[in-house]
Amino acid sequence: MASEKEAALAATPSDSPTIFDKIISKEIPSTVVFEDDKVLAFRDVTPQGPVHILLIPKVRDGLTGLSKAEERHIDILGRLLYTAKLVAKQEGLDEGFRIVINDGPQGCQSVYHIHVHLIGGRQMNWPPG
Ligand code: DGP
Repeated sequence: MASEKEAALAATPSDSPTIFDKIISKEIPSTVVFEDDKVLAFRDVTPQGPVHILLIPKVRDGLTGLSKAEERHIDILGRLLYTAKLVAKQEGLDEGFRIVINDGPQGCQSVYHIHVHLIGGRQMNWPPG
């Protein structure tokens, strides 16, 4: 399996449907940990810690990545972060956690449907790689 970096460099930034559409429609199974009308949160298939969850908007609305954000996205961006906090609590991450949004090839983004990584359950390092 390609590394996350290789996957990111091979990915083409675009508006095309992504694998996350199939996860939203449940065509591809995932382990969902939270769902409401706007946000889906599910476990990452290549976890970088004991807890690694992706939070995505159910409707992408042009938000392929954070660099494409416009004013109309402010509500969903806030909701993604607030939901990450709720899910962190639900997962018992009382000692802390990390939130990551990769953007573009250099940011190591491989799926062009904005997503928030919630990673926890181990001591993090800084700076990130
Ligand atoms: P990023 O590199 O920031 O674009 O992160 C994309 C993440 O998506 C990466 O950590 C692996 C995860 N991922 C890719 N395909 C699938 C999948 O089919 N199921 C799940 N659960 N996660 C996936």
